[in-house]
Order: sequence, then structure tokens, then C-alpha cells
Amino acid sequence: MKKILEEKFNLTADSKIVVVGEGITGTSVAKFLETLAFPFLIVDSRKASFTFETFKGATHLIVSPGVSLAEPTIADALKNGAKLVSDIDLFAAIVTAPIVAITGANGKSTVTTMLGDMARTCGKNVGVGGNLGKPALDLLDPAAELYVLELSSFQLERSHVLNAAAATVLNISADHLDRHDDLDNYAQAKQVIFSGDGVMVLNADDERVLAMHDALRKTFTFSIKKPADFYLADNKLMHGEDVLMPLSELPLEGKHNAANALAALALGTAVSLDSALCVKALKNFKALNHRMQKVSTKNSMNWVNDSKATNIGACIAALEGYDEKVILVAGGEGKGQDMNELTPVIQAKAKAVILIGKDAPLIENALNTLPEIIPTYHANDMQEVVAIAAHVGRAGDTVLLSPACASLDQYKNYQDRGNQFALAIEALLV
Ligand code: UMA
Ligand code: ADP
Repeated sequence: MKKILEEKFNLTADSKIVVVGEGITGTSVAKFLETLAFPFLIVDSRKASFTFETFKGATHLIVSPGVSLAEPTIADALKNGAKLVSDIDLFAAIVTAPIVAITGANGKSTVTTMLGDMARTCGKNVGVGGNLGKPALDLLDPAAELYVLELSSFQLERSHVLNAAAATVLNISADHLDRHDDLDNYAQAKQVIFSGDGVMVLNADDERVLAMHDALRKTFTFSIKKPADFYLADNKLMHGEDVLMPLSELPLEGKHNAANALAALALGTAVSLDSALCVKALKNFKALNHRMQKVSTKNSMNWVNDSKATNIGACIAALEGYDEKVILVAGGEGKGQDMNELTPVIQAKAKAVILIGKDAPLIENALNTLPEIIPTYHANDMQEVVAIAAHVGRAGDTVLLSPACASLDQYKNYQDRGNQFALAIEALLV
């Protein structure tokens, strides 16, 4: 294994390796390097500020995804010739089992989990992780027959040698523009997922994704709008001429989940999983928490927790899935997104909007440009959200928490935000 690391990354016992960030990624890297008896330094700005001295003479940097590469000490070390290697690079370089890699602005966790379920239903020993939770290096297992990795743009922007057996970019829409300069830069980071010569799975409904097509590579396309290799027609999931399953048997809300299921079926096919067993896994799929999750029917209203909608694209997909108008709860940390992108769908699908969090004024300003006034309310916490929604709503109405923003200005994370919403419903309503 050491030989491979030397060949691929020039990593030797004499290298000066700095591991940046002591979260779950940094810890998994440290464990890995220790096992191989590589000396290294691990730094975390929460414990002590990064100094130029620390990085002096570094030959390799393994930077956790949460740490920006624009951090001056890191940028300086890279300029001075330090090699950037990611935990994903290390993992990909040494595993022998095939990797399925999944990225996109939205749907990554859902598709990753679907594919893991499919592989298990097919009797495979499968390791599932990456951005989803377990860092890649913690998945290493000599008995593994397949690995399924969810990869974020941060993980991809610092990776080089993935060579996945099958990979997909599910969609591209604005997210993390506080860290990536613009949408092209963000798309470029995502495209790294196709490094190597594996099967490409592309969303035919997304121009930016389709543009990544490489004529020399085996490709499967998926679409919920038109015929493709895997597509939706007459409310059925299709592969060419074959009906795979009726959409009604997919136990998930929202049309975007049809796209996710088609992407998972395409990836499964790309790594030769049995299609009937993949369909079986989809029919038994359990919706992930905080994603279009029905949490209550109190006051005869439908309360839906889509707290994982941390960007505009996810909120749009959630609203578009409804035939009737809903009461939307949105706001939080806007991450530099253009809130004007939200207004057409809010106009079409929201009867009222309850705003929360730091960037509520940005959404309100965008709504103020609409010709039609949509009743808009401000709430300081989830108790107020629920009280306002209960007051404004009528029996049969849907209240959708789909914030289009990150949660960190007010909550520990999106799970905390979703849980507070559910708790407030339980506490305030009888
Ligand atoms: N740190 C610094 N300086 C900084 C920022 C962070 O020293 O400027 C330190 C922190 O003090 C902390 C450590 O770095 O000790 C944390 O590193 P990290 O933020 O990279 O987090 P990890 O615990 O390693 O988790 C990361 C991913 N986190 C991020 O990308 C922010 C996890 O994705 C992922 O599950 C995990 O690796 C395993 O692969 C989380 C996430 O929010 C769920 N991802 C974003 C998303 O999904 O939108 C991209
Ligand atoms: P990710 O891991 O990429 O954040 P998730 O599966 O956790 O994706 O879903 C995140 C959010 O995006 C949820 O609000 C979910 O309802 C929404 N979503 C899921 N799939 C899609 C899709 N294909 N297109 C748009 N939004 C989606």
C-alpha cells in the first residue's frame, strides 16, 4: 500500500504531511496515516490559529472539506509547492472494489442511500459513506465488494484520482457560492467526479450536467421530462422499452424523487446490479428524515419538514411538487444565493410565507418585487412559526418548512432546525 501512495502522491516516510482539521475527516486520515507509520502533524484552528510557521516546508496537505483552500496559510503552502491530497484520493488510490460516486446540488444523500439499499438487496457487502456521514477512509474493509460515496463539492475540489466505476452529477444549482466563486467554478469542482474512465450517469434535464458528456465514455442519461436511457413516462419509471416500476410504488413525495430513483437505477445498472432487485429496494425505501418528511397532521393541516433544503434548488423542487398552494417557511443563512430565483415559484405555489433567520430580509426584498402581494410574516423561532401558521392556515393546508438556506445562524444544524419545528408543532397544537 505504501508503494501505491509513493507512486501516486510521492508520499514517503520523509514527507512533511500536515492534516488540516480535526473533525471526523481529519481523524480518519490521522488513523490511516498512523496505521501506515507515516509521521504527520494535525492542526485545527479551533484549538490554535493556523500559522505560516506550522505549514513551513510542508510537502503534503490533507485539508478537511470544511476548511477553505483560500485560508492564507494554506494558500501560501500550496503556492510553495505543497501537494494537495484528499482523504478521497487516498481511499480511491488503495481500494480494489469498485466505487460508485454521487454528487450534485441536491439529492446526493437520497441517491447514495438508495444505491446502498440496492446493493444490500442484491446481497453485496457494501460500504456507504463520504459526505453522507462516515468518512471514506473509515469504510475501508477488505471484504467490501462495492463502495458508494456521496461527495460534496468541497471534497471534489481537492481530489484528483477518483476513477469511480460509475459516477453521477445529479444536478447543478446555486449552493456554497460563499466558498466557490460562481456557478461555473462550482460546476467545475463537481465535474472532478468523472475523473477516470468509468460509466457517466448524466441528468438529461440539466444543461450544465449534460455539457459534461464525454463522447468516448459509456454514458447513461436519466430524465423526468423526456425519453432517455432511464426516464419517466406515463408515471412509470422506464429503462428503454422496459417498465421498471410505477411511480406510485415509490414511497417518496415529490417528482424530484423520481429523478433520484432513475439516477440510482442507472448507477446500479452501470455496476451490474440486478435490476429487479434494485426495483425491490426502491419499493421498500424509507424516506430520510428532514427531507419532505410528513411530521404531523395537527389542526387537520399537513406539516412537512424539508429542513435539509439548504439551498434554493431544493426549495424550488419541494414547491413544484405541490398541485395546491402551501404555507412556506423559509430563511436562515443565505450563503450568497440570489433570492430572486425563488420568487416565481413562491408566487405560483405559496399562499403565505413565514420568514426566519438572518437573511429573512433578503427574501422579503425579493418578494417585494412581485406584482402580487403574498402575505409575509416574520418569526423569531419555531414556536412563533407554528403559531403563525396555525393562525393563517385552514384545515387541509400544507405547511412546508423548506428554508432554501443553511441553518447555522440559528440552529446547530439542519437536523436541529427540523427537530425544533416538529417539537413546536407537538407543543403548541392540540
Ligand atoms: N476547522 C478548522 N478551520 C476551519 C474550519 C474547520 O480548523 O476554518 C476544523 C474544525 O475546528 C473541526 C474540523 O475542522 O475540528 C471539521 O472539519 P470539517 O468541517 O471538514 O468537518 P468533518 O467533521 O471532517 O466533516 C466533513 C464534512 N463537513 C463539511 O464538509 C463541512 C461532513 O459533511 C462529512 O459528512 C464528513 O466530512 C465525512 O466525509 C457535512 C456537511 O455539512 C455533513 N457537508 C456539506 C453539505 O452537505 O452541504 C458540504
Ligand atoms: P443532498 O445530500 O444533496 O443535500 P438530500 O437527498 O439530502 O440531498 O436532499 C436535500 C434536499 O434537496 C431536500 O430538501 C430534498 O427534498 C431536496 N432534493 C432531493 N433530491 C432532489 C433533486 N433531485 N432535485 C432537487 N431537490 C432535491
